This record gives sequence, structure tokens and C-alpha cells, in this order.
Amino acid sequence: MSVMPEPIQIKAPLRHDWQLDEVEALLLMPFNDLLFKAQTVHRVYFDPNEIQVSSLLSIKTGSCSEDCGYCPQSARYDSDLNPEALMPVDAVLKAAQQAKAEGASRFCMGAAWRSPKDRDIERVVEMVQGVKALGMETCVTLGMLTDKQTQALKDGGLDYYNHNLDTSEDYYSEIITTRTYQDRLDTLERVRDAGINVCCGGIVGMGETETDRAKLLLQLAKMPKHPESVPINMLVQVEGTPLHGTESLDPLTFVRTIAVARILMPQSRVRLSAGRKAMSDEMQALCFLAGANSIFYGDKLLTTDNPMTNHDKQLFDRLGVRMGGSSYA
Ligand code: SAM
Ligand code: DTB
Ligand code: SF4
Repeated sequence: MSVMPEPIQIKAPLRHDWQLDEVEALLLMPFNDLLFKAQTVHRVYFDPNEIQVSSLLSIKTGSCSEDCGYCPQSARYDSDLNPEALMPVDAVLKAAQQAKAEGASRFCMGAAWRSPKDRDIERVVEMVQGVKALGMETCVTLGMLTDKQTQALKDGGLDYYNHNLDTSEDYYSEIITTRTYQDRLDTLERVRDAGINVCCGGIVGMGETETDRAKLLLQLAKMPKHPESVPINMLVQVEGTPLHGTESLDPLTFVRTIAVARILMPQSRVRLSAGRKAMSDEMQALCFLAGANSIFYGDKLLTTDNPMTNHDKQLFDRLGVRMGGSSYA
């Protein structure tokens, strides 16, 4: 019989004034000390044996005008992908129903757009309303938004908007040239101001330095309100994209990145996001110990493979972890 651990009730106030040297020092702490610190912080706000699961669906695939160097959906790269127009609402709802039956509590719909057109938003709002009616939380990621579009999504009942910073401001122009870091911050501010929960994180393993990882985490942690969800993606290397062939990151450095995200943003759901297919079960277990408490669940991410659901269920069983649905603590 499993025994619910007692939460440690020392709720230090959330900090938004972290400094770069502090974040760098955390990333470099002795590994055992870092994981102990992260796990201690984690237990203040969360049940350590509960992990939230979100499923992803690409509702519009490929032919994207942007040049994000990691992305198989950019029209500029030859990545062997079949582009698909915006899906009909009923097909999206069928996929959401399946995800719910598998145990997902949140359904995230992603579109390969620089920014949506107003008429696209109308159909996305119908999708959001349909998914909510199934009793699931909703998330969309559609690129840059105008005020009007953000409001339409809010009025449609959207719970979360995903928009990643991807990397540090310094390294950003090595990865993307077709829109700026400030464009991203502007969209995030619109989403926050409209009262939609923010899902914002980045990708590591793109050839960035330790300082870039620290600066990405710092940028997130300095936001006036921490993003409710913080996806940390390990680059999925796709043939044909410019970042294919990048030297892979030390798995323990990835675990450290998760741990520091947890320490800086104690109340946020830190998601062990893309890249799990290439991770061992043991590495994922370390990420959970470091404070990750959310995953993308389902055989596919947007266009690339994710671990099979049966495999994840077995892993959760082996770890004594329950799938949780609770959202922001
Ligand atoms: N087009 C919209 C945008 O870029 O905001 C939404 C979809 S885009 C695919 C969502 C996010 O997926 C990106 O910001 C990036 O962080 C992540 N992503 C895309 N390709 C990836 C890859 N190969 N490995 C890891 N993460 C990836
Ligand atoms: C996020 O941070 N990661 C997800 C989701 N938000 C939209 C996307 C991962 C995409 C991985 C590459 C692909 O499958 O196309
Ligand atoms: Fe387009 Fe988004 Fe991929 Fe960039 S990450 S190429 S904007 S789909």
C-alpha cells in the first residue's frame, strides 16, 4: 500500500528578482545537492508522486514561413513531411476523445503558423469549445497573436497558450531570424494580460552554452508572474533541419536544467517535453526527481515520435507515479 508523503509546509515567497550569477551557480552545484534542493522545493507545492499529462495534436502541419533551425515544419527545409491544412473540428474532437480515454487531462493543439489569420481563430475557438465540453483543459500554440485574436481565444474559454522563448536572447538569432525575441515577449504579455494561463519554456541541446541556458531560465523566472507551465524540450534532431547533427547535450546537464527550473519557479508545472523518446527510463526518473511533474503523453508530439503510451504507463507503475489532472497549484 502506498503512503502519501507529508508535504513540507515551508512556503518561501516566490522570487522574480533572480540574478544571472545565482542561476549559473545553481546549474553548477554538486549534482546531489542540486537534486536535493530541487526535490525539497518541489514538495512544498506539489505531490511528488503525481504527474500531469498533456496530449498534443498538430492541427495544421508544415509549410511554415519561419526559419526556426530546429523545426521540421519550416517550408525552408527538406524534412520529408507531408503538409496538411487546418483540420476539421470533428477530427480534432475525435483525437481529443481518444487522448482523454488514454488518461490525458490537457489537450494541446499546435499549428505551424508564424501567426494565425482571423478566420483561422474562429475554427480554433470551435475546437477549444469542443475539447472543453469533453471535460479537458485546453491549450493552443499558434504563433504570434494580435490583441483581438488573444481576446477571441480568451472569450472562447481557452485555458493555456503555449509560446516558447526557445533559448536565450543572445543565442536566439543563431536559431531564428524571421521574428525577434521581443515579438515573443510581446505575445506572451498579451496572453498574460488577457487572463489566459501561460505555457512558456524552451529547447536545450541546440549548441547553446551553459550561460545561454541560465539566461533562458532567468528570463522565465523574472516574468512578473511565472508561466503556469514551463516546457523544457530536448532538441529532437530531424534530418533536413539546420540543427540536425548538433552535438548532443550531456543527459545530466538536461536533468540539471530541469532542477533549476523547478527551484526558480516552484509553483509552475515543469514539463519534461520533447526528446523523451531518446531518453532512458532512468534519465526520465531523474528528471522527475529533479522536479519535472508534467509530460507530453501519446505516441506523437506534433510531427515526431513520442514514447508509446503503454511504455509510459509501465514507467509510471515502476515509479509508483499517478497521472494527475490537477492544473495550476
Ligand atoms: N508555430 C508556432 C510557434 O512556433 O510558436 C507553434 C508551434 S511550434 C512547433 C511550438 C514549439 O515546438 C516551438 O516553439 C519549439 O519550442 C518546439 N519545437 C519545435 N520543433 C522542435 C524540435 N525539433 N525539438 C524540440 N522542440 C521543438
Ligand atoms: C512544446 O514546448 N513542445 C511541444 C509543444 N510545446 C507544442 C512541441 C514539440 C515539437 C517537437 C517536434 C515535433 O514533433 O514536430
Ligand atoms: Fe513555424 Fe513554429 Fe516551426 Fe517555427 S517552430 S518553423 S514558427 S511551426
